[in-house]
Amino acid sequence: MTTVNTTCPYCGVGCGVVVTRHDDGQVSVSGDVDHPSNFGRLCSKGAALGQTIGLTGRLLHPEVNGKASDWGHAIKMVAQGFLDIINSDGPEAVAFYVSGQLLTEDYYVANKLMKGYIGSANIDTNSRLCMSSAVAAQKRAFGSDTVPCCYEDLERAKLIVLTGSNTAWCHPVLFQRIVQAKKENPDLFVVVIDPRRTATCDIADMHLALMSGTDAVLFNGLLAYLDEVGEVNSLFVNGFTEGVAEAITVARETAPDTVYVAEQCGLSQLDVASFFRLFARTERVVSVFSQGINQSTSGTDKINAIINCHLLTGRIGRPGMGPFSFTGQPNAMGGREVGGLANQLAAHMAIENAQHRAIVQTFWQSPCIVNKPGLNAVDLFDAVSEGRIKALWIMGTNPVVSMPNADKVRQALQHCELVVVSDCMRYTDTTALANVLFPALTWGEKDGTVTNSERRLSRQRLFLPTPGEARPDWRIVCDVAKAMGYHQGFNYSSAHDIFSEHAALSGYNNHSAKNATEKAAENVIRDFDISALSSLSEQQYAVLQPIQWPVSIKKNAAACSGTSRMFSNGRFFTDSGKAQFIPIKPKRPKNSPDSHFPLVLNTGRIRDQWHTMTRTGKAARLGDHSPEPYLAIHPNDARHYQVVNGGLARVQSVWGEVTVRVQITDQQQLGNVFIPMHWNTQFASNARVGTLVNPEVDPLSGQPEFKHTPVRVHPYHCQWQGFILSRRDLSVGRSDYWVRVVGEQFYRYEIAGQVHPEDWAVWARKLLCQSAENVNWVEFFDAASRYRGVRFIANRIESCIFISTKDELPSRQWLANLFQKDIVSDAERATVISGKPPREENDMGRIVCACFGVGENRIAEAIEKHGLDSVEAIGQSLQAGTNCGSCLPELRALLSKPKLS
Ligand SMILES: Nc1nc2c(c(=O)[nH]1)N[C@H]1C(S)=C(S)[C@@H](COP(=O)(O)OP(=O)(O)OC[C@H]3O[C@@H](n4cnc5c(=O)[nH]c(N)nc54)[C@H](O)[C@@H]3O)O[C@H]1N2
Ligand SMILES: Nc1nc2c(c(=O)[nH]1)N[C@H]1C(S)=C(S)[C@@H](COP(=O)(O)OP(=O)(O)OC[C@H]3O[C@@H](n4cnc5c(=O)[nH]c(N)nc54)[C@H](O)[C@@H]3O)O[C@H]1N2
Ligand code: SF4
Ligand SMILES: [Mo]
Repeated sequence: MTTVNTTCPYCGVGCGVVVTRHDDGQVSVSGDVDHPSNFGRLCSKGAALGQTIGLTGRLLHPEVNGKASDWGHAIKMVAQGFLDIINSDGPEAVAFYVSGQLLTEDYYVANKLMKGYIGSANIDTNSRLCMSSAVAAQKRAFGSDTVPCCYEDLERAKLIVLTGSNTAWCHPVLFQRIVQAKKENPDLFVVVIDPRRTATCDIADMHLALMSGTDAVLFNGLLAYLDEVGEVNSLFVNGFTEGVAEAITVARETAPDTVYVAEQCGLSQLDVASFFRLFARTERVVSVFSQGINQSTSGTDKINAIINCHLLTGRIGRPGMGPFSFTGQPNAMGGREVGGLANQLAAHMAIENAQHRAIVQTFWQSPCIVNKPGLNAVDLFDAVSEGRIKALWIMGTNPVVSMPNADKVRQALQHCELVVVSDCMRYTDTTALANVLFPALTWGEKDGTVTNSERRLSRQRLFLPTPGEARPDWRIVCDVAKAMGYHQGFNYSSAHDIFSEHAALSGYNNHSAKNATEKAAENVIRDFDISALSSLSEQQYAVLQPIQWPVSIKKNAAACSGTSRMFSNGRFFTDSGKAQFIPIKPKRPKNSPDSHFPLVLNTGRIRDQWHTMTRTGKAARLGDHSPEPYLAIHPNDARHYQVVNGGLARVQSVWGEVTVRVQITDQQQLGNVFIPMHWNTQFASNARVGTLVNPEVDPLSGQPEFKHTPVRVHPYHCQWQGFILSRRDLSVGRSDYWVRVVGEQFYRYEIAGQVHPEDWAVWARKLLCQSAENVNWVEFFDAASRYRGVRFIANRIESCIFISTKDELPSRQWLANLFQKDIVSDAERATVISGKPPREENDMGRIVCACFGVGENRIAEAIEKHGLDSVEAIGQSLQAGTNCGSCLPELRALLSKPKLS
């Protein structure tokens, strides 16, 4: 048995995880009680990590043009391919598209190769889709991409404003910390600003369901109000900021009073006024923002509108206050630190700054250094599509699913001369289009560092053996670099080697001369400095404890110390050293609904899936909470567009189309619909929502507008619907609509079709009984409405199919339970064939608690039967909600549902 402390590979909370590998190969996972980001907590995804590390579906060997290859050949192909294109078309004709899920060391070498050796800045990252507006806004206001706050500020605040953040589902452990803080301090007030009523609203004392895209008006209104009521910190404003007068003038012009603001934002004047008053009179305010703000054509402006309010009140750099960008990916911050965006240099230096270019080039001793920004993600794929970029290397991201206008991205890759993909999975929408596939190691198999939302570096450590021929990403990049002839810059033998160099660069020419020996945070010229860590030995790196940058080491001090809060001294990284107010003129989203596309599509995340599902899709325990891609729509819109709850809908935009299940809910605003971002073509027939999303970007940050695409909705009429459960993974492509869900011991397919097959029996057998041996196939056919077939092998159920032309399919849960049994009794067989569960077996319902597999109906029943009145009581009775706590908002929602009797 071995135990390793590492960091969760999912969201930017960056939770510490303790992994125990047992002698039988089983892996168990728990929260690291000593990790300062989570203190032992985990969410449903973190708690299920053990279920996602199996080798099913992994890419374990290099491939060239669809055929198995060896490393030597594949590396040579890529190096030569890139060199040929660079020689004929110049360095601008090649590009890398990388990811906030790479480790810092991987990211560092990719960026170095592109910007210092190939000589192009065409390396961009999925962080463009995620954090680039936060980067741009922070640089405008602070002169650097610095997150001022730390998690402890959430506990020390008196007011937390969560804007465009579904914290309960997307940063669940921070949500839990807020819940706990609220328990300990009942005066802590939480405001949620989101057009939808999300699970996060469970703890909201006030929910401002503003109209999509109107946040800048709200925060401009707030700025004008703060000024008007005299809630101005003059000492701070005069001493440490510039530009206040113009920002206030523009705010007054564009958001003069609460009546105007309320009208523009679709809120009540009372709510707006109460929010403004609350903000004004509460000194300790943390304003959290995430994708509801960032992913917008004016995301950068919206963030500056928020920051302005903190500057005016001087609420920054002190405990319990500040504007706080929650980062999405585990290493979105690390990627920014190494300069992974096309408009950055390494170590938070700027491409446009000649001095910075000289620093980086001298430090690298590289043949060149780029002097102008490369293409941002959307422009980069456009350039691929137009043939201006001829070779593209994609690492650790799945753009055919996650980019806006995703069909265009797919076409671009289809026509690109050389597409290289490094991934840990064999079959993704992006790997399908690769000329060369590099098998990458993934979480648990590789070593390195990540940085979370509060600037905290943590180690990811390996605890699994290397599977197949997979290699760490940094090594693949270095091997290609060396094969391109760049031996000098890429001779690393470990992640530790690379980390040391990266850390040293961050401190290179970065301390005021008089304090050059003292690497203190107060003395740094550039915000990002971890040079105190550059001399860690391999052993010290191995045991490195989580630490927040900038990292200091004072003269004669024995240990390094991190920095929890930035700007405490009122010094910013702008030329003048002062923070900048930015005057904001609120803009409307670029594409507005019209008579053809009358609804606004908002897209985002669900509780238990991670992005394009390549990993979380493998865990049975994560699939049941939201098994199918869905369209959330207001009841009146549903009526108007004639879609029914549980039916199917076709959703179209100018750019594409998807088919998804309808979920009618008053949590949606009228005119606003929501579809999750996760489904890909391995899990659903037609639900890549990126095909719908408009590719318009913020002109300042290049971040796309994922939250606002005009769409229309039609019912998708089908003649029949059904489902299959099968021990084998099937190819169900022959039904018009299908969704695949990985279950415990089986695969589940929800299917539907627009025409009946000629003969159900033939159709079903072809699908389920590939080999004739040992088949015990029992079927039942009711010509009027339904068909069902069950296949047994020996005493076990092998597969079953249920089809209906009406809306009357049996419970999947009841049948799923039979797949857990090695012997199915005669009585059970009879019930399967009759299509009805035995009376005592009632449907547990949709899974709410993923950790203990407890369903909605069971919880509702227990509430009713035992008169349960608190989540604690539910926990005692059913265990639900007692592990990771991700389902607590839903348990509370079930408790507050009106009782039947
Ligand atoms: N379960 C899960 N957690 C994740 C991830 C995941 O895939 N799954 N991904 C991680 C990543 S990379 C990221 S970036 C984060 C994202 O974390 P979040 O930003 O919290 O997640 P989203 O669901 O994208 O969007 C947040 C909210 O913005 C709201 N919104 C839409 N339009 C507007 C608007 O005009 N104004 C305001 N105020 N709000 C609006 C949406 O309704 C949504 O509830 O999550 C991280 N955590
Ligand atoms: N509609 C819509 N689209 C969105 C968003 C939205 O809100 N709405 N949000 C956007 C945001 S914020 C983000 S961050 C992106 C995320 O979108 P993506 O980055 O495309 O999503 P992932 O599924 O995380 O892709 C990671 C890929 O890396 C692979 N992988 C895992 N580990 C490793 C490794 O160690 N090495 C390598 N080489 N590969 C590995 C995985 O198998 C997977 O294929 O989506 C964006 N797209
Ligand atoms: S909140 Fe959940 S997904 Fe995010 S790092 Fe922690 S355990 Fe992982
Ligand atoms: Mo993200």
